[in-house]
Amino acid sequence: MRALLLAATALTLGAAAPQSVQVNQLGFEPGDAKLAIVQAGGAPLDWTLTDAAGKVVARGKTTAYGKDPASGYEVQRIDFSNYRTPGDGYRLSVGGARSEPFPIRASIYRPLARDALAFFYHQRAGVPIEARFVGAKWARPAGHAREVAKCFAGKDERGIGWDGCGYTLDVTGGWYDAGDHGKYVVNGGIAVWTLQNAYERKPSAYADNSLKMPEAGNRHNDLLDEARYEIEFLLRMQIADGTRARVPVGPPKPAKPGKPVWESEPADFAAIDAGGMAHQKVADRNWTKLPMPPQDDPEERLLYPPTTAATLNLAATAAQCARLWRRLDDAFAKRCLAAAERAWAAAKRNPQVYATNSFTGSGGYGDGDVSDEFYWAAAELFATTGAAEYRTVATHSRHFTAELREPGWPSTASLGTITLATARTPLPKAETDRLRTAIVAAADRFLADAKGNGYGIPYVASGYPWGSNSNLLNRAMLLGLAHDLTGDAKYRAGVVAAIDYVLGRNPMNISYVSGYGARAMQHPHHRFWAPSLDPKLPGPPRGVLSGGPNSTAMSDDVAMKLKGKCAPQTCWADDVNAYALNEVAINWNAPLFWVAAWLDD
Ligand code: 9MR
Repeated sequence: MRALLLAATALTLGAAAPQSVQVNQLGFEPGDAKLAIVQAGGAPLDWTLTDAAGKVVARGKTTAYGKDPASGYEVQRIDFSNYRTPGDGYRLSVGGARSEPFPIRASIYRPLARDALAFFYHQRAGVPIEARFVGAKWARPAGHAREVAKCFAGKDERGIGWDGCGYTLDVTGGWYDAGDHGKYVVNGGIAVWTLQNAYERKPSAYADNSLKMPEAGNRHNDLLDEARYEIEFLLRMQIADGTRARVPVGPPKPAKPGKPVWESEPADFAAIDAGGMAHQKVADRNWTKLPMPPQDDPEERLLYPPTTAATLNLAATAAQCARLWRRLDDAFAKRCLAAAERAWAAAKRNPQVYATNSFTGSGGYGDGDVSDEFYWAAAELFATTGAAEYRTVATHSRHFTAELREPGWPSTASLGTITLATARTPLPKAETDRLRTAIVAAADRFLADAKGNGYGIPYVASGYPWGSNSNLLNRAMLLGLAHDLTGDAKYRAGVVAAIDYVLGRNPMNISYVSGYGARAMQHPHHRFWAPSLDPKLPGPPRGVLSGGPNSTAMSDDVAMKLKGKCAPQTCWADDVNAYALNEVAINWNAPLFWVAAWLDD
């Protein structure tokens, strides 16, 4: 029902009277850019800003933008940046349409940053989630408390046969990926990198005892502690030296006649020395139904074959770990570095072992191009060790000189560049400056993109991908770094535009972050936060990001009904079954945290 209601409004083009006014529902810091959007065509309209008592405190005229393919509406913009008086319950009105209420206040992003980070504690596997940290409503027993898994053996869903392995690994811990209970090295990599990078950017934030978590009081930074929870898991996913495995080696072959391209045939199997590689994931043998609190998961848990991409995710993030924990916990830093170097050697030995995306029960995270992962891992290892080998690989990679795009789980080059541009390395200053310029150039392109869409966000795409909110927030991260490097206010305005969209300045008039805004997402695709399926279960805690509109892979039942009927920014529904539209994930909450923490800084 919800989905249908949303669909019905999605394609109303060129309405004469303004339909609604959309604004960041969390509100604004006094000095920031303040933009709102009106869905209306025609000539500029009068707008008013009223305070909580209904008194008009500012007024002006909108700027017409015209037809906006991204939202499917004709839109006009309200710029009220000059109004800076703190207060609660402000509303914008245009004609008969009115925005949701919002405050103007200093430090408005602080709670958001903390809650976005707490998401990772909520997603922990292997330990109970305790009421004293999260409140009774969200407490639960440990999921997969002792996870000792063997390897998948036999035929996968496409009939490919796998040998299995002669060992089990204790892979207890880490974060559940998303609404499912898979733990994926590939996606864990970018998520933990983003947290570690936030720490590296500002090590004084989130000092010990500032967050509610089991490690508070252990004398280590709480943000670094949360990241370590995942790193410890990634380390456990590494294969012992001297282990042989039979895996497909080489690029996949074309799909068999009549099969879609994504069902390409794996390369021929060969025996490899898999020592030092990382398993792609540990996950359920079959998809579990919803709801499913993790402690009730009845499925067998299995390790899935090692891949070059997973191995390089481990190499990169463990190298970053080694750099950050040096002098804080030298033994752990050494353990991270040894794992990173072992992973690096294993990836070099086995540079073309790709995931086959052919197992049911979990996501694929298959990536057919690992040149960016090689660059990223080399960059992190070089930044940590200064060693010539890593420097050579990083600086000879095409990614070293390429244009930056927003990072994502299959495209990690920017992560390497960010590290080389901002960490202290032996690179000559001219090179570091060139990389910094590349970050600023990317930010400039994103700002130019904001001119090309009605809602003024630093993102354009003809189709919105799965998890589009994270593409936007990863761009916001690069905009934030451009501001760090230049001090130019336009980059902060770009970051604000991105968070504005996520928090309500969008054609759905929704805040995609639970608990933040008058109309916030409430029904994520999640196996525990699923009160619409079982009233005894809690809704999402505050600070959880929906993946957001997806107009390109509308694979779930809810999305299928919207297909062909929604403009990209409106292909979304607040529905627990909409896994392609409304799931939550560690690699999406990570940039939400990074950006909120940056805005608060
Ligand atoms: O974020 C992933 C997206 O880029 C892919 O297109 C999609 C389909 O393969 O999978 C997404 O990742 C999901 C993962 O496979 C399993 N856990 C939930 C993730 C978020 O939906």
